[in-house]
Amino acid sequence: MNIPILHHHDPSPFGEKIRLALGLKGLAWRSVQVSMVMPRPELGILTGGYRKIPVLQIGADVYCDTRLIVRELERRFPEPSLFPQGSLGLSLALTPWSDRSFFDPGAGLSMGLNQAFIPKAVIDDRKSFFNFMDFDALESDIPHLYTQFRAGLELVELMLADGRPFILGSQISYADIDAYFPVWMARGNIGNAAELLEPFARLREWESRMAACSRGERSEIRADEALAIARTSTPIEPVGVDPKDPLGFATGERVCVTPDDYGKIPVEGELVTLTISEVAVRRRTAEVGELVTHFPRLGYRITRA
Ligand SMILES: N[C@@H](CCC(=O)N[C@@H](CS)C(=O)NCC(=O)O)C(=O)O
Repeated sequence: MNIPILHHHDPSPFGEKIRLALGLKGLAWRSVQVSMVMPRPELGILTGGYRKIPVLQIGADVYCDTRLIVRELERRFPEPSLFPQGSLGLSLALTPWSDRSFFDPGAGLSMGLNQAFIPKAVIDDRKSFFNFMDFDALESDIPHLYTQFRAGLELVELMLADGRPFILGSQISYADIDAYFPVWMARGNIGNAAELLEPFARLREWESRMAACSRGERSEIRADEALAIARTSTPIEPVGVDPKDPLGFATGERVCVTPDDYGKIPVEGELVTLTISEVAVRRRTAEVGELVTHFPRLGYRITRA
């Protein structure tokens, strides 16, 4: 029942982060492939409306957002660490760079260059979702997006400039996963990726090391099987609500938790955990009973329901 279940789809770059994290920890895990577009009814039951992927389920606990998922994996399965030599803070501080300034132009290129081949349903879905992308300007913006993405590639090359095998030195860490996932996306989605990556020799050597990493021991299950596991599980004991939290909420208050960037769908529930780094709400569902849905604090707004 404590086996991690990842709700994702294979082309998802943020999903690749967690597949790599599971692999780095040498874990066996279950994979539920979700549809590329909404609706995703089974996942909606688990999350309460949060619409991004990946989502990690462990029993009746549901972890949203890679920033929290990796911390929870580390807490439950500490060895081998994703954050060796005290690198937790540094690795997580790198995510706003890799998730936004590095990833976004790559995602823009991937959409802009492939618009003709992407199913209309996916384009329409992403138009309403990726509020940071101007779909009408995507094609004319391609040269600019190349400049932005290359500048990100150069930063990775510079991180590796002294010949170190990994971003933080001799050991692989979550910082490598952060820096790698936009490169992985580029290889899969940008037709001239080879040409784009050509000037960055150290990056390409490191990329081969990352590509060769394990993605763990994976087996596929269906969404209804994941729901059945949630139904027969009990959420873990919540951490509790910090009485000194600046928002001043009390345990049991009904709150909404909403991403502050895109996919801003509120998840409503009864507050059970509020710490500096995590918020969790208990939700009672007709389909699977009681669930606890967890989010990171960074990047999420909590309001009274
Ligand atoms: N901050 C989120 C971002 C996740 C994200 O943007 N995921 C993309 C996929 S890689 C997504 O959900 N895209 C729309 C979709 O697949 O429905 C995280 O770190 O998990």
